[in-house]
Amino acid sequence: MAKSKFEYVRDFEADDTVLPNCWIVVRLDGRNFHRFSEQHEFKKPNDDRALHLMTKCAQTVMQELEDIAIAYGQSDEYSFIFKKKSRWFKRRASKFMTHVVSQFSSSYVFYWKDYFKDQQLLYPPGFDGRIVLYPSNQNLKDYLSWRQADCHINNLYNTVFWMLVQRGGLTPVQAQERLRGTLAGDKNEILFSEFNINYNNEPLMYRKGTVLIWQKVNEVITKKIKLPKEEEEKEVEVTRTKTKVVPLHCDIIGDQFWEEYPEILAEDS
Ligand code: DGT
Ligand code: MG
Ligand code: MG
Ligand code: MG
Ligand code: MG
Repeated sequence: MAKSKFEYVRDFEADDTVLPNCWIVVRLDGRNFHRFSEQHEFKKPNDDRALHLMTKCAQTVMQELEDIAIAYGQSDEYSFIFKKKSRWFKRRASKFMTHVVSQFSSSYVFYWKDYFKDQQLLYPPGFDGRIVLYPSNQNLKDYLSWRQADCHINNLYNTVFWMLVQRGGLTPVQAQERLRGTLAGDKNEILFSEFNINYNNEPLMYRKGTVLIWQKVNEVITKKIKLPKEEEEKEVEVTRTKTKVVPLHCDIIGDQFWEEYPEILAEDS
């Protein structure tokens, strides 16, 4: 069939195919969550409901979309790592980014009520997205280390800051003054000597963020089967191996994690 005279407009579409053989990272981040967290009365500095909802959305993204090897989240952000060899949507950047962000955003609204039972969603949240390519495994590990180090630095600061305000009776401005120029050791010391808190005993999810990986898990289900010679159906237990998205709150900066889960970076990825 002849093409319409309008067809030429297609040629204006930019080619955004990303380089082959690179890890494709899509990172999303909540839009103005400073305001969103205030309006929805998130607990300071960490709200379990908000963090668990973020992780539920990220699990949905991994299950619904193709080729995601691992994801990492903290605060109002999540990073999704697509396999090097992925051919999903012919590696078009806009497809990866928009599918991740829209699936995540709709999940955030859809699952809100399961996590925020007594808190209504007051307005529609939004998320931004960006895409970054990493050619080597070391680059990718360094990217993830960067995000986890960011989680640690922010969480240590926020933990001391809110202690000084909530239990120490300082105003936010005074707490900020008090912390100006302090190093990690100083912050640990304030927590320990003034509030009897050992930072290392704070929940791992707050200190390390959340890593999502695929794991094989055995599920025992009961199945009804009908044997050819028997009249009645019989119930039997069968074990099925399923691949599930599992959350971990562990260090991913050191080598131990990557040695424990070598399949994440495996060459066929
Ligand atoms: P953006 O990303 O440039 O649109 O602006 P924001 O405001 O989202 O800034 P960002 O992403 O740098 O910082 C995340 C904000 O979200 C920060 O104000 C703290 C807030 N937030 C994230 N998780 C929690 C939480 O668990 N509890 C509380 N209270 N706030 C949180
Ligand atoms: Mg944000
Ligand atoms: Mg920002
Ligand atoms: Mg953020
Ligand atoms: Mg379509």
